[in-house]
Amino acid sequence: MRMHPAASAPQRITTLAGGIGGARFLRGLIAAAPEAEITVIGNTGDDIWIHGLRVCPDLDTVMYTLGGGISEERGWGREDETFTVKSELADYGVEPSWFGLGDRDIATHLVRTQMLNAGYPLSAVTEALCTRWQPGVRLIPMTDERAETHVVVDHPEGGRRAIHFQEWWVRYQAQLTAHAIVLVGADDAKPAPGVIEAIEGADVVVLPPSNPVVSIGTILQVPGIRESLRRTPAPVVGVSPIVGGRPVRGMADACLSAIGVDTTAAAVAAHYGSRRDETGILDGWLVDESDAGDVPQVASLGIACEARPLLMSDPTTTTAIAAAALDLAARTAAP
Ligand code: FO1
Repeated sequence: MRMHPAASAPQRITTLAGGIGGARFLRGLIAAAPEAEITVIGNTGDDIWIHGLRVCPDLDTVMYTLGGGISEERGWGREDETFTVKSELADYGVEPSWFGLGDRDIATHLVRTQMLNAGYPLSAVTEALCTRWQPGVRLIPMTDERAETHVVVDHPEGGRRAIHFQEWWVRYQAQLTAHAIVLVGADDAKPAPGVIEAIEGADVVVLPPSNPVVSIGTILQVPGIRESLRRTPAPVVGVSPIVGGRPVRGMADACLSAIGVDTTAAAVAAHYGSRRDETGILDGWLVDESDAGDVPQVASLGIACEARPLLMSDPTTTTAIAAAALDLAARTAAP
């Protein structure tokens, strides 16, 4: 049943986004709803102090991708990048050498670090950086407080140890078995200014196919955000990051197994939960055609579920996926 186009053309869309997959999806969302005001609540659990600079990978990936400055082949950092500073630091034997800062990217971290040191909250810093990049969305960090994802692993030097997410992800390529993934500082974190209003004032809330554990899952750990998603009058629709039983990119499977969730489209939907149950946040869930067998199981949870192609192979396809998510949202909201 096709809604009247105007009816399913939401004005205010809010999304919770992580890094590379989320940013690519957002390009399609903007194309699918060019008139809408889109607010992106960005994951900051990946953030890290490196060589005295504050690096915010997921915020920068969204800002660069939507602002036209992203390195397409890496999915992070700047295009036309050089790594002269990185190699100079290596020649000094400075650690960590496993996390590469590009020369252009360093300018972003210098501006951010300078503003943070001057006392500006991360949300104000992000707004200032976006003045240059004009991403076409309002980008808000999930919190202005420091809250970093750490991973409890069997450490190569023996014993179990918590290491920063970036060390697990970049240095060890998530090859060390993760026994727990912890957002250090979560209890003291508050939603950044505008986050709750963006969720509760939205016409639609969309969860992109970002990592359900270390991206969207991290945002949900900021006290108040999950409750706000359960309270909002807007329909909440997600796009499965698992296609054909495998993550499309990244290491979502290593993260899901760390929290005891199967790597299937249905298991992730169940993990987010239905808004009809005690803690869930979903009204709708899109799965790939290859996971159409999961639809009845998801529907049985009280989550409207549809199967369609979900591989973001090109901008037109990504726009169609985003439009399908908005369409499903309009139908779950309509009485
Ligand atoms: N990923 C890597 O695999 N190697 C790197 O050296 C690296 C550096 C880096 C610098 C800035 C930045 O914003 C991202 C960077 N990333 C790097 C990617 C980063 O680990 C991921 O983008 C996220 O943290 C996961 O979404």
